[in-house]
Amino acid sequence: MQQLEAAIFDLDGVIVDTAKFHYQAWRRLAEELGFAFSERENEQLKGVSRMESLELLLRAGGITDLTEEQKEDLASRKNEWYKEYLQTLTPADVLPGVADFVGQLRSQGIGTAIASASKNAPLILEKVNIRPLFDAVVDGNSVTRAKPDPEVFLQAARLLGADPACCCVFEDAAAGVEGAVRAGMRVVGIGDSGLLARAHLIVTSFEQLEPVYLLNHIGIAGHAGGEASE
Ligand code: B16
Ligand code: MG
Repeated sequence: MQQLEAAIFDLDGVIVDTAKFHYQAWRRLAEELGFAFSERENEQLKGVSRMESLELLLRAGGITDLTEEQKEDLASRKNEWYKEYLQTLTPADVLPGVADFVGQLRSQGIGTAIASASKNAPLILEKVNIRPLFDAVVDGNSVTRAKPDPEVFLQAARLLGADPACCCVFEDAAAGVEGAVRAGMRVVGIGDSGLLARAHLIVTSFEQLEPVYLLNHIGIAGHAGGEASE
């Protein structure tokens, strides 16, 4: 059996609940454009790039006649609101169980990385003061192809010197789960099982997860080798 070498974490919706701020900002933009945008429709925007998110939002509102310049302008307005909401973040916003879980993996010699589609990842990591828990960060500033492309996960594995087949990804979005599967990695979905069906294991929170449980449920062995025992 392969051994777990690295754990790669999505940021928005996995480490910190910034997904709600993205939704608030997109909903505000939709209201300004004259249509309502539901939380259900917003699910599709999770994990995908800012411009792709805008395209999905405009499609939901039936808006088809904008120039590239107008779209850039709308996306940057949304981003200004989003960054305004991010100012309220503090270390207390790190989701329950995350810091303990990541710390336990590190103490077992497992490499850790962030793999996020967000160009705001550096700001978010600084606001919640969690950067020291990760050996590497790959985000929307360093990738050329957005999730579900596997690029962000493969870059993270490369930085950690890990074989993709020995990496486990933690993701809250269908696009991210798909990207991690395409990268040849094991995937733990965080959240709604209906939306993350391709993940190898689904949990609702890191409070439910311990390294031993993880190893026993994703078909990968512990760093020291052998089967984990619960
Ligand atoms: P930004 P993740 C993703 O982050 C979000 O889930 C997605 O909703 C957002 O559109 C994307 O980042 C880009 O974010 O506008 O801040 O560059 O989940 O991959 O950490
Ligand atoms: Mg996410």
